[in-house]
Amino acid sequence: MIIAHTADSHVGPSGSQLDRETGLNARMMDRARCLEFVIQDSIHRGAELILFAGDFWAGPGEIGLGCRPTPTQVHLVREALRIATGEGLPVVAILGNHDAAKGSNEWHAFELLADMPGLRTVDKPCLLNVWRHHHGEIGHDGEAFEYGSHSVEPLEMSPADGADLQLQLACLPFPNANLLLRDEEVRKLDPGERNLRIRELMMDCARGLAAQRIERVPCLLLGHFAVDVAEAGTQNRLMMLGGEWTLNLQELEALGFDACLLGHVHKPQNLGSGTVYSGSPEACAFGEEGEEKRYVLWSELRPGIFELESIPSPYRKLVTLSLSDLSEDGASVNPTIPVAGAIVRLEIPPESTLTADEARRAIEAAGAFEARVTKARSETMRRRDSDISASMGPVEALREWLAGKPDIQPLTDALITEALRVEEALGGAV
Ligand SMILES: [Mn+2]
Repeated sequence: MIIAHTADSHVGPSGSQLDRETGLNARMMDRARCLEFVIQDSIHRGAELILFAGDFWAGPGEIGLGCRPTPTQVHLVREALRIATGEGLPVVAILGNHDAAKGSNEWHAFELLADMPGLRTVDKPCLLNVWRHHHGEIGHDGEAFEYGSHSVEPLEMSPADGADLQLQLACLPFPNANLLLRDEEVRKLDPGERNLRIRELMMDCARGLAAQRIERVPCLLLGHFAVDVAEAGTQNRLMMLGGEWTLNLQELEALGFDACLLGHVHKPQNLGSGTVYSGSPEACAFGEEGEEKRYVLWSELRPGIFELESIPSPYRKLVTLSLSDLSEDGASVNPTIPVAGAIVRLEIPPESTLTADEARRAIEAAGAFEARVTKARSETMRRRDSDISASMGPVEALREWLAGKPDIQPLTDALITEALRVEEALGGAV
């Protein structure tokens, strides 16, 4: 069996460039096209099942605000998924933190996909059965399977006649902390204790799923969370600051799943034995500059034994230049730097006579898709306001803001702890 594994498409706008073909936000279209590519390309390579490990929508600028995909964002994701479901290929998608509603009593964005045949969305821990069925077979609903060779059903459904149980999927979507914790825990625990408590509860769920598996049937864990040894990259700095709970790699692998296919961390990486972040197929922020974006194709050699292949996605390159990458007169970019088609940023030091317009012209002449040029102000000017941007998480932004307030800066850690407590009391999972 061949399985495609992807996550974190984050189909949503950022920046102000427009896509030349559709007139929509260019970065949103870049992300939608990478998601489409993953689905299209994996079908060409023989994928029989597509697993999406969370976060269809939003972007890092929206951390803490909950999920609000616009009708356009929903349409783009549905169109990409339809490439697979239209051919009868099953897709399983688990809820990521960006797809989730903020409150535990609100509906989440997966409601907007619920009517798609062939797509199974998962918003709470569960075990799914993947059946291989034979030509002309009749499904539980009495309909013949017209195309496709696999179907995905919840554990409690009885075996389809003549079908073989091929695989089990243990799904561990991003939890709603307010559902997971009791009220007094939400209120009383400090952020560190709270994170440990969530780790314990998530591991209980994972152990419960492992206990339900049918022996000798391969079982993969599909999850959306951070593992404690994962390299986060700048995009996920928030969790490294202690703002978010993680699971422990050894504890996870001790559960005995044949592999863990994960989402949430955008940097592609293979950890331990068979614990893999596919990474995002397109970047969400400059913090992901230089990461080789991809999706992962899992080919089963024999039951439970998989061979992995990283398939590069057609992501847009992000390039940070320094002044020395421009010619002496500032009129051209060093031709050895691949800026064609890229989003390029440059901060001109205050002592340079080069203007932002001149630098922008040079970068555009080298074929860049977008030039983001700023001129640094002198140090005394800079101190007055800080470099807070929409792409920062709340902890990072607060830290940056406090850096410019010498009188209260010594209280930084205490203030951040308090801010996280307030955020939690307001009912938000970061
Ligand atoms: Mn996530």
